[in-house]
Amino acid sequence: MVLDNLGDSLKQTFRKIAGLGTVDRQAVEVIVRDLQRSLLQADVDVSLVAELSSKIKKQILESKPPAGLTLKEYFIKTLYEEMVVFLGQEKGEMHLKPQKVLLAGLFGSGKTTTAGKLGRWFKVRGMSVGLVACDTHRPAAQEQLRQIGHKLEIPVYDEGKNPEYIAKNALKTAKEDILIFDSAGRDALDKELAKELENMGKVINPQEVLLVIPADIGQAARKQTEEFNKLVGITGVIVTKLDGTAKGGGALAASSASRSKVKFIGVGEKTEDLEAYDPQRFVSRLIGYGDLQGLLEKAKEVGVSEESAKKIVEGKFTLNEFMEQISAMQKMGPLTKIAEMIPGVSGMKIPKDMLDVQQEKMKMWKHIMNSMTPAEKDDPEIIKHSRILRIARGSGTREQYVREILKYYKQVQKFMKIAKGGKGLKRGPLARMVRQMGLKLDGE
Ligand SMILES: Nc1nc2c(ncn2[C@@H]2O[C@H](COP(=O)(O)OP(=O)(O)O)[C@@H](O)[C@H]2O)c(=O)[nH]1
Ligand SMILES: [Mg+2]
Repeated sequence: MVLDNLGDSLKQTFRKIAGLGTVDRQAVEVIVRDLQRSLLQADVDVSLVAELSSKIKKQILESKPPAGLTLKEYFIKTLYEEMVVFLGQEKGEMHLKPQKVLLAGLFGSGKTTTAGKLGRWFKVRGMSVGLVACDTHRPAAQEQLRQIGHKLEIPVYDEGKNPEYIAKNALKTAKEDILIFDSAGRDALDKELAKELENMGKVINPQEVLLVIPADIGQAARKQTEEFNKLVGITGVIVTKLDGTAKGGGALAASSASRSKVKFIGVGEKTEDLEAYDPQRFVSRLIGYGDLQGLLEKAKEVGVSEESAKKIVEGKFTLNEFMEQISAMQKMGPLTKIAEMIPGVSGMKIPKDMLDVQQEKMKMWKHIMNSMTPAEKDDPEIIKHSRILRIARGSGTREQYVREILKYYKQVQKFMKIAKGGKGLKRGPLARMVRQMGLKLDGE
């Protein structure tokens, strides 16, 4: 999952504030120290942490809460808002209009993978896309992009001997709305790479030059972003590999300190593992308040209706809809990733195998479901021993599988109930903050 460690400790910090008896200087010091520790562990630059700490302390201790807010609520709100500023302030927009996008970055940062992800991102939003394979530096690079394009059913342009010619040829022949140019990396931003990118920039004249940076370089992201910006000029950053590092917080804070907008984050190796970056929503998810908007967007991407997605979030599980919902969820990605977007659930640990049902099993379960009466599907509670026998026989399966499905259904339902009644989610200062952030709580 993305920024697990930082998320866990931030959640604790927010809970701690909610549990404070009084908000006095000492309490503020303690909380801010907690925050510092969490951020330093995420490889955030020391001076940035110090700056953030004094800003928060100053605001809480030297100003009065706005009307209608208690000091505690004000503390939570301030912390949340400052974290948002810290991690990028506002979202880096990517417009859905015809444009040329050039990806730049060092070896192994994730450019080629990201070219595919970005291509998919535009494609599922209704744009036609072409990929341009301008990495002639590494022998296998073009083939890598061709394979990615093939899988996504996106054309890949690769005619020509050097990056500039390939780009020129693509510009001549391609008819797609969006052209994404993959480029070669180097070990460091040396003269050769700078020259190559500069030349490509001249030939392509791209609307977007996006620097691809792997999150595992942590706070070093700042220097790298500033260097690329100075030498080749970038319009934004894509931070990749946020799924596999404890240093992601450092990388995000560093990129935002460089004043370049982070436009996307890479959260896995698959082509769908790319998210438009919105610090507000990101922080909300990090501290355990989910990201309903992100969830609904994801649902739309894979063709799940908003209505169906909402039912999932609300945990409205009759056995009747159960199968449908599970397959909808599966289309949207691993449950662990979805869960962190659901308010209330996002702060919880999820049983690891929950909802990771194999396709084979799903098929069998469907047979079993077909042997149930409507009444049974509406209210699985009534399915006791004799009914279990009948259903097993009717579906040509075994009792144990019927019991399995019932047990499983109960487990999920119970989980959703706990999640919905999540501690402090509906009442108290945290709930009020969630509302202020414009997020709706379950059942509202
Ligand atoms: N876990 C994870 N791996 C990624 C991500 N983005 C890229 N990778 C992996 O990083 C490696 C290098 O990626 P590649 O696109 O070839 O980098 P390039 O040299 O910059 O083109 C590959 O193994 C990718 O699968 C990401 O967001 N998460
Ligand atoms: Mg590459």
